[in-house]
Amino acid sequence: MFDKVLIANRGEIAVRINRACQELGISTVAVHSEADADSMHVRIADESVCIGPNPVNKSYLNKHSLIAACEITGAQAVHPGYGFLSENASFAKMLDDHNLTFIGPKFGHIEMMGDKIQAKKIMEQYGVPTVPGSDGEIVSERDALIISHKIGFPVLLKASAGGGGRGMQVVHNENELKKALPIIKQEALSFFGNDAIYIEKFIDSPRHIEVQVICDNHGNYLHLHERDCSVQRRNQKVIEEALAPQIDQEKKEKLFKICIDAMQQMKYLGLGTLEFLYSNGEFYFMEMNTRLQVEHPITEMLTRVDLVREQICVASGDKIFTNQENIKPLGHSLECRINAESPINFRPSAGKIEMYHPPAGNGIRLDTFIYSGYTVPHYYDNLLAKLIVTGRTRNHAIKRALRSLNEIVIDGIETNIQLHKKILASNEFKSGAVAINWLENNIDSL
Ligand code: MV4
Repeated sequence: MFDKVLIANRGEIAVRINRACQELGISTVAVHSEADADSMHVRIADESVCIGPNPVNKSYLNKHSLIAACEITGAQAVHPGYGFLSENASFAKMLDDHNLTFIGPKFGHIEMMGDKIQAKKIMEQYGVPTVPGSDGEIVSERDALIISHKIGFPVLLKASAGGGGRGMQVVHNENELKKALPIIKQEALSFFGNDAIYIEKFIDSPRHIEVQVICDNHGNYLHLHERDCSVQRRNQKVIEEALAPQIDQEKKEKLFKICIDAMQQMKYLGLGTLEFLYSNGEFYFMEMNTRLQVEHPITEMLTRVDLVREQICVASGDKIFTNQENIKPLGHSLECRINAESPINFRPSAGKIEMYHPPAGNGIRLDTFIYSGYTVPHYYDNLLAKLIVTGRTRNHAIKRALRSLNEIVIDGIETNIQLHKKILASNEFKSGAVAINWLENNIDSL
């Protein structure tokens, strides 16, 4: 096991990772920008290093500063958290070249899954169900038209280097396709430096279901069931839950087996999430995330497995402490992402938190980094806190979440707490199984 780990992140996830490290007896190094000198993750770490000015490309994305910080402090491994450098294969490779451990998968796997065309091809080979579409990259307009007519409009143009909803466009007919193709190619090139495009049948009003896996290098390939992340707005998840309501358990188990088989065939290591669209009783693979995810705590609450602890253990070469038979989901868990944002126009809001009081009690977890008197900087993402609740049933979890949202106090800045209350109290959400477009279509009438 490592003696010292550098946490290359900020906010609630840096706090979360710091906790797992200290519980493992690992001493921690926080890194921070100038604006983050007073941030919680700096205060609770054993040591800290200022890695640069406020813009992320000068600080949290600065690979050379991070490696220098490892050398100065003697950290042996880097935990990237989510976002920032967490899926940056060249950073993982750089650490390897400096004899430092990247707490994540092998860089070859990060690279492979970052290329969405390649990821889809590989998963197809391993027997994972995918959306009907082009066989890899679209190389001509003629090609695109033939495939679109074969699978039927509407189709979705996707950038191979995109992901998370960036670099996509729905087209409904031949004319739209001809117009959109060069535009989306140009956008892909300027956003991602790669103009490869592929085509898929557009799946209308699906749900977003993802499967959590963890693998070690002792032959253990385990799944930790699924999460339903369908409640989202503009590709930002708002509420996640586990397990996914109203999906046949047999169908889920079949999918888990396919996911695990795929991980075994590719000799994957570490935490991973396979994202699926779910529509008319079928699962379709979209992407694989090769990082710890924001919503990992709902899986932790449900299974009582500390995912970050296990992630660090498997990265250091240890075995996963448990086996598949002993991973048993219990009850139901929900996460509400509490953002600093205007309830009117949803724009991020920064400023001083005059007063903060957390909710507590049975079945409640609050992952956050805020405190009374903390000033939220405008440079970084606007996630303030994650309220995670577990209950015996889905209904119970919803009641607990509502109760907690009534207890929490965050004064001085705007938040989306009221939005969460409205969602949780709505009949559609309570009845379960809403689609990915539900929130956007209903947000004004909630
Ligand atoms: C799709 C789709 C419909 N049909 N692919 C969005 C993020 C990226 N992972 C892929 N995404 C989608 N791919 C086909 N063939 C709809 C989406 C999508 C979406 C998926 C999950 C959660 C939220 C979403 C919001 C908009 C679009």
